[in-house]
Amino acid sequence: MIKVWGRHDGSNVIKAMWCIGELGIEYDRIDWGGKYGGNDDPEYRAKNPNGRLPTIEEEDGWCVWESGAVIRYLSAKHDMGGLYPSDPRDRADADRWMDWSSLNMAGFNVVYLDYFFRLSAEERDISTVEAAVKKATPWYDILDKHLADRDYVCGDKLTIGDIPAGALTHRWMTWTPAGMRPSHPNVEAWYARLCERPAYREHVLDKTNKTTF
Ligand SMILES: N[C@@H](CCC(=O)N[C@@H](CS)C(=O)NCC(=O)O)C(=O)O
Repeated sequence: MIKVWGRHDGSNVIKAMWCIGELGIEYDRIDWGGKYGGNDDPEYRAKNPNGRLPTIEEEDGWCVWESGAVIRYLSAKHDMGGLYPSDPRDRADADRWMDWSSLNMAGFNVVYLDYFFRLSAEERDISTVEAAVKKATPWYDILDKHLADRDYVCGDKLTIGDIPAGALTHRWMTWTPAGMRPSHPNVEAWYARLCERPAYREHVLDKTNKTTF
């Protein structure tokens, strides 16, 4: 059974856990990082020199870190041709959306956490959130247009191309203050579709609770 090192509510851990849930593989997740600490533990650093989360450890001790690499490794190992497309062009399509969303959509999540939820009410400045929403909106405009004629990012079924964007979009939908989030009907329909998936419900919806940060 694989070991997953990482606290349940880290956005990058959530991505890996959603992938694991979709693949239906057994795992043993160890709460690590955040309030659990352990990031600088020498044994942990030997597994992941960054001290960050998640880290996946196979039974023979082999480890992989970086959530994107984790998702690609596990889906290639357990669902080649499904979650991980096997045709080179289909795979490139999934890869580009995966990288695109990790690079462009993570920004608002960092602002929501570090400049809002993790601060006391007196320290909070709503204008930082407004600026983050403004910055993220053009990316959601692109995703919305792309989803106009497909159920999932790469077509009619879920692939790794949906994972980072889908995990972050739950926070976009539920953490963006009321009235601040622009309307994106196709993104909203895709999010509703994701919310019907048991693995998304278990690892993204139920585990993204801002009160635990
Ligand atoms: N690019 C890395 C980022 C890893 C990362 O920064 N993870 C966060 C949690 S989402 C972390 O380790 N934070 C320190 C902590 O929680 O202790 C990845 O995608 O895996």
